[in-house]
Amino acid sequence: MSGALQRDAAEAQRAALIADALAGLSAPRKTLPCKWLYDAEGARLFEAITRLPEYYPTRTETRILTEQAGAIAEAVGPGAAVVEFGPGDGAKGALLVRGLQVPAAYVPVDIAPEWLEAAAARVAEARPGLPVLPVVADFTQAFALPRRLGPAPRLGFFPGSTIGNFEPTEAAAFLRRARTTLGAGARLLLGADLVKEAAVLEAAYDDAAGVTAAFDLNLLHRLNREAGADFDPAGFRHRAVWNPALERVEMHLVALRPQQVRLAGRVFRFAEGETIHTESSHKYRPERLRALAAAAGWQAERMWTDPARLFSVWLLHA
Ligand code: AVI
Repeated sequence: MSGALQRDAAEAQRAALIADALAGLSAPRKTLPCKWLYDAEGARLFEAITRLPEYYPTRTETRILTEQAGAIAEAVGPGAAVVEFGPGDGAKGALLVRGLQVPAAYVPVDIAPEWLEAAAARVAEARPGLPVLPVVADFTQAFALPRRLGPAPRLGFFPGSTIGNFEPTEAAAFLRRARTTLGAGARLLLGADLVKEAAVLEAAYDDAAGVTAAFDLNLLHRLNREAGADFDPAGFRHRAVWNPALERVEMHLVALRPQQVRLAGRVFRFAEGETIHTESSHKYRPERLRALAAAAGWQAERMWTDPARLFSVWLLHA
């Protein structure tokens, strides 16, 4: 991207952050969309979270993908074009394509070109000679696959239980759109975290070393840096709570004292104990995931899990 285009993209992003912050902080229950957790510092902290002892999802899913690589390859068959939604550093994409029988191509899709480069390089190294065709797009919206893919059968890949960060209606909309994007006869390999005891879930989202707390509080630093807000991050603390009715872990920033914050010419008041809801991480019982997929036009073909049934990896077909 040229310097001018980069500046335009950064300005558009800043305007969107301010618009979301104004809307979210004006709501009766204050909230901010979790996508804003991931600036460069947030991405670095999230990477550190994935290595924490309490945060089981990444290592459990990686273990399932590793141990079931043969079964996954057999179920998918040869010649699949892998389309990964939000590939991160490409580690899981590399693991998947290494195990598949002669994949046709790897298509990482992300709004951030710098992530795509890292993922593309990692997968190219894992499977030399495999065509890698990155697509810069917001995968929560409709986008087109590269024409060069030709008629190869599509295998969508959406690991990490990122589906859990969507509200259930958004998750269904994502699955429906993915079905349209991938086309007739497609498959989708989907990672979904399972419901389990509250203590395990709450520890995973509020670790002893305080990395998740720093990840959550970084949102206030980001609003100060990019939106000109004047949050005192020391006036808030991180809280993770299991909501059993909605089967989700919620992250909140709790005001430690009454305070007011300025942002874009507006003043927002906080009572002591009032929270900003910064993320939901929905956990799916297998029957609920199956129903969600079916409502979006996908049938469950296989489900793999780990011996402790912490996490699930699904192969769906359109
Ligand atoms: C990216 N996503 C799947 C993570 C999750 O588990 O919901 C984000 C996260 N938030 C706190 N810890 C991890």
